[in-house]
Amino acid sequence: MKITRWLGLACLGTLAACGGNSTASKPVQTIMSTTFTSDPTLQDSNGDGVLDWVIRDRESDHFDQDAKLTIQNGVFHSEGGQTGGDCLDSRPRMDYPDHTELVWSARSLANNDFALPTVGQIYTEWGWVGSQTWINFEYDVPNGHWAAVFAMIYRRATDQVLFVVNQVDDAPGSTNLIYNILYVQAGLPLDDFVDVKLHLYISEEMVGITVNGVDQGKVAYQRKYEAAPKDDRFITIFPPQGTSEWKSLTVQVAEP
Ligand SMILES: [Ca+2]
Ligand SMILES: [Ca+2]
Repeated sequence: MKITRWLGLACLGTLAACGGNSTASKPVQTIMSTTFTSDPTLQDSNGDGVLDWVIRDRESDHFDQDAKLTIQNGVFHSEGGQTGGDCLDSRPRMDYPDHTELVWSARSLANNDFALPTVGQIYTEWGWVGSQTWINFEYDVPNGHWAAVFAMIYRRATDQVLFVVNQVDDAPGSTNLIYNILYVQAGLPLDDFVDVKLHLYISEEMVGITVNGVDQGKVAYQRKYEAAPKDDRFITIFPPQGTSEWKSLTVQVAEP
């Protein structure tokens, strides 16, 4: 009895540790964990011998060679301007397992106006503004068939907006790509970093969304076909337009 009471008191002080002990939950597997306090193209956070990020199409370059990519005040500052930033792609290419979680913290500092999307809205053109964090998964490389889900965070006059998008084909048998809005959340604090988690429920073809620690439920995604096979099994972050910052990004696998 004494021991039980002592444990109970201990739990008040260390809720996280207590939860782990009492529910016997397995710790997550961390695939990669980037803190953007230094050039991420020079980081090997998981010690696999592969640098964790590359600048697209310039894989031997680093931030020193790229005017749009800087570390400012301990975060990754990316200038997209009016025509688009430089993509950072994660390495190595890999198949993300079921229950992979993409966890990141980002904000938009500036962008052009963008009308609030609505869930189910279809966009036929590429026209996003703000901070884009994208993952390709459930991949069939030879057949050019996979899932592409991304989140945008953009800035309005008095808030930030987060929305989640699924890039899909416009019809069965087509490889014309369109964009289906899966989730929208306005009213996020204007200047704060937004903490986002996407949980891939691959066996259910669903994505779970958590924003600033609040579980927002699951939404269904579809896989797309592309006209030619290519191996884009990675995560991409960049501002398609405007100025964005990322504080951290972790790829982990949660228990089922
Ligand atoms: Ca690595
Ligand atoms: Ca630079």
